This record gives sequence, C-alpha cells and structure tokens, in this order.
Amino acid sequence: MRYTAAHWGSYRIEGDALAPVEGDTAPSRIGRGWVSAARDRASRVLRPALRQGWLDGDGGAARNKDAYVEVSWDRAAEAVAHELDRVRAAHGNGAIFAGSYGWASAGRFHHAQSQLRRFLNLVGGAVTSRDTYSHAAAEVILPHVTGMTNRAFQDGMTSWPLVARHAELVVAFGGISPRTAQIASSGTSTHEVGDWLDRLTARVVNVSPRRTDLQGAEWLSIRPGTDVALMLALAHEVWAAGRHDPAFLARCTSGWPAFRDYLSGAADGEPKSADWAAPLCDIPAGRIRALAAEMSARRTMITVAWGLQRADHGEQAVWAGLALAAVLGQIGQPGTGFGFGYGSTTPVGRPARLHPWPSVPQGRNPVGDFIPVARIADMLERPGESYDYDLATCTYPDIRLVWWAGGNPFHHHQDLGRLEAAWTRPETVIVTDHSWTATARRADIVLPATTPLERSDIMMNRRDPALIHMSPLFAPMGEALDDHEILRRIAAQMGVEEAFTGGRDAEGWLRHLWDDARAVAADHGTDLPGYDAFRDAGRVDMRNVEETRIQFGDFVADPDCAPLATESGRITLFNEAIAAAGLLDCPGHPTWMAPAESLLDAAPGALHLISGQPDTRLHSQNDRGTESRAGKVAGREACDLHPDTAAERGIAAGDLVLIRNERGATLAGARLTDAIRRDCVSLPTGAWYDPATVDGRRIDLAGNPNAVTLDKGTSSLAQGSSAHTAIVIVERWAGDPPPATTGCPPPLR
Ligand SMILES: Nc1nc2c(c(=O)[nH]1)N[C@H]1C(S)=C(S)[C@@H](COP(=O)(O)OP(=O)(O)OC[C@H]3O[C@@H](n4cnc5c(=O)[nH]c(N)nc54)[C@H](O)[C@@H]3O)O[C@H]1N2
Ligand SMILES: Nc1nc2c(c(=O)[nH]1)N[C@H]1C(S)=C(S)[C@@H](COP(=O)(O)OP(=O)(O)OC[C@H]3O[C@@H](n4cnc5c(=O)[nH]c(N)nc54)[C@H](O)[C@@H]3O)O[C@H]1N2
Ligand SMILES: [Mo]
Repeated sequence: MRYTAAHWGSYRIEGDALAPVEGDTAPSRIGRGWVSAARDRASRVLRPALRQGWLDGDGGAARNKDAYVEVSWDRAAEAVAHELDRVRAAHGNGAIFAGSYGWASAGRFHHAQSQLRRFLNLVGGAVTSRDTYSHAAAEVILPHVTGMTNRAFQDGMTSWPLVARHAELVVAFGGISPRTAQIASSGTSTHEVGDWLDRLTARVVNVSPRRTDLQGAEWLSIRPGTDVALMLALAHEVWAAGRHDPAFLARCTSGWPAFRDYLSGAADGEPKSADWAAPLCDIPAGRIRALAAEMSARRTMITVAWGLQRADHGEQAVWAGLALAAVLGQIGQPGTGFGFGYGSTTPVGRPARLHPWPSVPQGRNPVGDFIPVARIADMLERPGESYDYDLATCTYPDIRLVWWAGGNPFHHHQDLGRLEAAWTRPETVIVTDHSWTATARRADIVLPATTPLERSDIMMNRRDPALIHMSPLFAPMGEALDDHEILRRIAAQMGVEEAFTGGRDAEGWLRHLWDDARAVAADHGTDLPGYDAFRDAGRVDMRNVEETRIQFGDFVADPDCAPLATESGRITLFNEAIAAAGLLDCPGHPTWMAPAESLLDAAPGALHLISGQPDTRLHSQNDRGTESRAGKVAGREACDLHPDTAAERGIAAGDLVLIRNERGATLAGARLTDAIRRDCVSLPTGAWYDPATVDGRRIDLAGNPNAVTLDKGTSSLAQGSSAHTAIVIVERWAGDPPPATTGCPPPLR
C-alpha cells in the first residue's frame, strides 16, 4: 500500500487520488484541496529565479513589484553561496536571519526549517526566532507560573476520557472547535475531538464571540479581548461567596493573599465583581454570578483556546484562567481544573503515550542571537534598539540577509503593510518554497521546493500511534528539488557537503531515521519492521498506546514531594520575579488591562476583527486548491457578519466589502450569519496577500486579515503576536471589483 500524510491527516494513495486513511472517522476537509493546490501549475515555482531589480543592484526597493529572471540551479546555488559569503565576511553570521518560522511539511526528514538550520549551523550559524505565533504568550508565562514549558504543559494535559467521564461543567473560553481540531502539527492518523465532545457528560458553556466555536453549548457571547475581566469576576464571586478552596490555595499556590487583595479591591479600590465585569464583557452580572455559583458547585473544567492569548496582554488569559481554577481548588483531579487548547489542534488531551521519535540533527548554532518570533518587523526596522523579553533586555540585530524556507510571513505576520516597508531593508532575501506565495514574490533569490506529494518521507508524530511512510503521488514539477537537495548543492559550493549530508542521500536518511525509530519503538514494547517492509506496508501502528494523564496530578497529590519548578515550588498567583521586573503591561499577578484596541473605546460603528484559522486549509497552504477556492465569495476570502450589522451598512450576502483601518485595507466577500456578535467581523487567515493601489489607496485584493491587524507584542514579557486585537471599519465596496491577481506568477523572463 502507498500512503502519504500532512498536518491535516493521513491518506492512502489510490491511483492519482488520495483517500482518508483507515480508522479516521472524521477526515479533514482540508485534504480535499491538497492535490489540486500542489498541481496548480500557475502558482508553482517551476525554476530557480532571481529578481531583476536585485540583479540591477536596486537595494531592495522594488521587492514587492518586480519581474524575475529564471536561471539554472547552478547559477542559483552560486548566487546563494556568494551572498552568504559576502554577508558573513562583511558583517558576520549575526547579520543573517533564518528564523524561517512556518509549518511546511509534516514529513520528518523533508522539514524545511530543520534542513535550513542544519545547513546554516555548518557555515557559522544565523539569528533565529523563539516561540511560535500559535502560543508565544503561554510559552513565556507558563514556566514562571507553573514551572512547565508550554510543551510539557501540552504533554501533561488532562486526557479527554477523564474530562468526558468526570467533568460536570466545561467552561470553554474561545470554545473547542472542530474547525481547528482538523490539524496536528507533524501529522495525525485520526480526528477524534468531535467524538470526545459527543461523549462529554458535562454541561458545556462556550465563552466566545462566535457560537460556532462550540456547537451544542450554551453560548456566552463575550466582547472580544475581555475574557480576563470575566475570569477575575468569576474568581471574585466564588471568593466573595466563601466558595473558594483555602486549603488548596495554601497548599498548592503562592501569592494568594496579594491576588485576593486585587480581586477584593483592597489593593486598588476596585472590587473585580460581576457588576464590575458586566459592562466590560457585555455579559449580565446576574449571568456571571450564576456561572460562578455553578462552577463552585460542580466538577468544572476551565479551558482556554490558544486564540485568547494571541492578543494584546495574551499572557493574562492563561494566567487568569489558571488562577480561577486554583480558586475553585479542582486542579489535579480527574477531568477538572485548567486546560489550555483542547481542540486548538487535534492531539491536545489525546490519551496516547508519547514517543520520542528521532529527527534530523540540526547541530549547534554558533550565533546565540534570536528574536521573539513575532518581532520580525521591529527587528528589520530598528537594528541596535533594545527591547524587553522574558525578564531580560535584548537588542535587535542588524540583519543584512534573510532566508525563509517553509513559512509564509506575508500571510502570517500582522500589519503586512508595515512588514512590506521593513522588508525592503535587508540587502538580500532568499525564499525556498514550492509556490509563488506573497513571500516568494518578495524575495531576491527564489528556490523552488517540491511539495510532500513529490517525494518520500516518514510521518512520525510523538503524539500519534501510527507511523506512515509517505510515498510520492507525482513526479517533481518543473525543476523543483526537495529542501535537502537544494541545500546539498549550496553546501557543495561552500565546502560543507559531506558534513551536511552525513554521507547519506535522501533515502539513506530515511533508512537512518527509521533505524533510530525502531530503537525508540523497542523501548516502548513494539517491534517495528525493517525499512523496506515499512515502505511496502506504508503504515505500522504502535502497540499499547493508551495512557491517561491528569495535569498537575502528582504535584497536587503531594506538593512537597513533587514541587513545581517555579520560584515557590507552587502555582504562582503572585510571581515575585515578574513583579520585580516592574513591567507596566505584565504585573505580578493576573490583571485586567484594557487592550491596545478594543470595542471599549472604539468609534461608533467600528467592529472587532476576529482573524482565526481557516476551515478550508492550513493557514495559507492549499489556498489555490479546490476546497479553499470553493469557499470564496465574490472571488475573495469570505468574512462573516451578523445580518443586522450587514443591513446597517447596506451589505447583502455575496457583496464585496472593504475592511479597513488606519493600517491598511482588504477586500472580502460578505457571508451573513447570526452565529457571531453584532459588533464583530470574522475573516480567517491565509488568503494570499495581494495588495494593489486602487484609486490611490493600497488595498489587499484577496481578503488577508493581516492587511489590517495590529503588529504589537502581547506584552514586554512574551512579545507574542497580538493578531486577535484589531478594530476595523467595514463598508460595502460600491465601485467596480478590482481583479484579483492571486495565484499568478510574477512576470518571468
Ligand atoms: N491574523 C492572524 N494571523 C495569524 C494567526 C491568527 O490567528 N491571526 N495565526 C498565526 C499562527 S497560529 C500561525 S502557526 C501562523 C502560520 O504561518 P505559516 O506557518 O507561515 O503558514 P503556512 O501557510 O502554513 O506556511 C507554510 C509555507 O511553507 C510552504 N511549504 C510547504 N511545504 C514545504 C516544503 O516542503 N518546503 C518548503 N520550502 N516550503 C514548503 C508553503 O507553501 C507555505 O508557503 O500564522 C499566524 N498568523
Ligand atoms: N482548519 C484549520 N485548523 C487549524 C489551523 C488552520 O490553519 N486551519 N491552524 C492550526 C494552528 S497553527 C493553530 S496555532 C491553532 C489555533 O487554534 P486557536 O487559537 O484555538 O484558533 P483561532 O481560530 O485563532 O481562535 C479560536 C477562537 O477564539 C475565538 N476568539 C477570538 N478572540 C477571542 C476573545 O477575545 N475571547 C474569546 N473568548 N474568544 C475569542 C474566535 O471566535 C476563534 O474562533 O489552530 C490549528 N488548527
Ligand atoms: Mo499556529
């Protein structure tokens, strides 16, 4: 049998089509658009290309509107080697940025970013990026308050079967959405979140501006950006009613007195009561008090979707949610307490043993320097300036060369107009991608990669019981090469080929990784077949994989014997180190702070923009495929508006609408639904950014929300992405529809 796999699922290859793998009862719709996207000749990069203006020495000025000259692989590899040497010699490796954030392939070997880092580490290293767009705020605050990295926290999440069996009430901030549960980083053989939701015995409350974030639940339609106020009010009401758990707070937390004084108002004269929170959250005080009473009376799981912390002061949504669970005292019990990201991807809470599968060794990066991942535009704009990050002061490097492989910053970063201006500053930009994404169209040297459908690889995800041999579906298009081969050719130019390849070709690497995987499996009681048998079978499954976990279980059972790795050994409700840093935007305990932009102080008629993950694709991947294109309205990404909101603006379903603010503008197609608040508009991420000047205004023609989002760190603690914090004006587009050019290659010579 032949198989392949992606972040959205695993597939059997049947002729020239894909069928969902056996055992996947709820395959993702994203897969339906995969092959057509990969085979979309118009948008594929077919040959290496150099930007005309770069060849002419324009210094990067025309980086968003230039023609390209197609060249041979030899010429392209030479150009890359030459640029690396030139920049290293003149400025050192600290002037090379290869953070290269992005999801690329689910295959273990052809993982673009790992390959790139392995190569660059052999030629002196590069500046990299830290944390993720997904959950940077959590990645930085969780170690301080729980003593766990985000990865460890995710690994330890209380398992779904325990939530299904024991929780009587699930309060889901941001919902638990089958939309996002389509995805598992590094691949998945099943999609089971829908099943777990069906098996819940609990009453479920969806706290979200969108009803669809959790179907069949009571919908508490909260004003975006105000969840922390609601969490604090719930904690206040529980405490004020004397229903908090003093024994748990004393035994398992530190700093309760300071946090309590903040809740009660003793610290600042403002009790964080239901009456206080109601006008902020737009939820009646009586409803908040009733929910607080229910939470203290029932076995309750509080869960926070990742999206809540992808916002200004995102750290607080995680910390306040955890603090609320601590006040209830139900942490460390089966099925209750605090969860982070159930449904944000499919494996969160999966009751499966973890297997530490091997990966491509990246070596050591001689350049220690990094930026928080979402500070890319700041870095390019402000070399040498200092900024705060995780209780330290850092300095932005002076970057002369940028190399991106397997990510699409001109989809994923906020305020793309600002990034576009900053992007003209480096001397050289190199992009490795299989498609003419907006990022590839802003590179000087474009290196065409194959897609995962054009090569062999292995899917092995530490959280998935299946191992899938990925076979090619079709031959490489044009002159595309896999990322390893591209880098091998450049390594040969730079005298490090042997060190880069380790003496193996791609198949040699797959055999090598598989041998290491067999050793891991043997430790876990499964004998895996040899590589040839695995390739022929296409799929093997680990045995005895069931394993259920209780987050904080050991700690709560005996906090003295199993203390947390925090400053107090306990969950910190007041954190001395954070407090001592004196950060105005991240004080020493969970705190309500109004976001930089919100409906609380917006002009009348303005709407909050929710820009979550798209249902029909993974980020910008497969946007050119049939599934994504079928969902477009008026040829653009569809945005959701409440019918009343649309009517007030003279907008009908199917109309073209302009979503704008002082940062930029984007054109979307209107879809009407009463499953969204009247003061919100939802436009998913990932349409291929396609800005043009229309009547003197710069407008993205494709419907990418990052034309208008806010590019600001969550706080000076984590500096994460604040993508969900944005206020916009929405109006009907009255003029002729400007033709969208997405998916066309740039002019090629
Ligand atoms: N407004 C807003 N913005 C957001 C978010 C949000 O909620 N709101 N979410 C953020 C989040 S959580 C994330 S994770 C990011 C995602 O941002 P990205 O990870 O950058 O998005 P992808 O579209 O997955 O980009 C992957 C790129 O890799 C390329 N690629 C695929 N396979 C290969 C390969 O084998 N080799 C090479 N060289 N390239 C390959 C694809 O063509 C694509 O261009 O977006 C962030 N942006
Ligand atoms: N289909 C699909 N699934 C995906 C992805 C994809 O591209 N496509 N990407 C994957 C990736 S990389 C990641 S990181 C995860 C992200 O997973 P999440 O971060 O959980 O997903 P989002 O869609 O950003 O946000 C979830 C929901 O939060 C709600 N929300 C927004 N702002 C607020 C707020 O202020 N308060 C409350 N209570 N709710 C709010 C929105 O209604 C939104 O639907 O998704 C993964 N799953
Ligand atoms: Mo993400």
